[in-house]
Amino acid sequence: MALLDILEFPDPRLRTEAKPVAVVNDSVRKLVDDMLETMYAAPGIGLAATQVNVHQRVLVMDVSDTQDRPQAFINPEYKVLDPELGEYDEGCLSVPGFYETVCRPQRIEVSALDRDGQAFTLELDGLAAICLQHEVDHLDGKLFVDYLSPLKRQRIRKKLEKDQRRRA
Ligand code: QAP
Ligand code: CO
Repeated sequence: MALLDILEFPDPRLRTEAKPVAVVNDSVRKLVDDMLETMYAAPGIGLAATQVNVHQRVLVMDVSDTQDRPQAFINPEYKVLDPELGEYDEGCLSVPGFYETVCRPQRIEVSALDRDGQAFTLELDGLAAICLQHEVDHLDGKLFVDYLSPLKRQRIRKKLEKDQRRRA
């Protein structure tokens, strides 16, 4: 297993649209395992391949309280079951230190392939539904800051650019 580097906003590579996985082979399984290790080490509750500069439709999450329920979604597709929006203070490993309220549908049905290439369908609600949508956004090159006002987004961008310059 290996820890992967996480891209940070406003890195333009976070805007890449990820391509579907053609076959779930050992290299995809290694990516899933490395992403889980990277997510747990952060620590985080969700990570999309885009964030580690791999532009394939793979995401991992674990929204359990005990951080012992790893889930992998390959080529995820979801439909909204309940259009009612709920608000949640979202964060992102690619936007460290910032949490802002985002509104999203509360209940979804997701279909994907698992780590063994088996298709499955799940109904998700609560944090799991929010997190899944946040991670699928990454695969489409979208970030939670895109839902904020331009002023808030600009403030976050300036602060992170400054941090990144300081570290470089
Ligand atoms: C996405 O985000 C998410 O700023 C996953 O300094 C988050 O795991 C979806 C993290 C909330 C829905 C609700 C963020 C860690 C982790 C930070 C994460 C930080 C350290 C974020
Ligand atoms: Co994120």
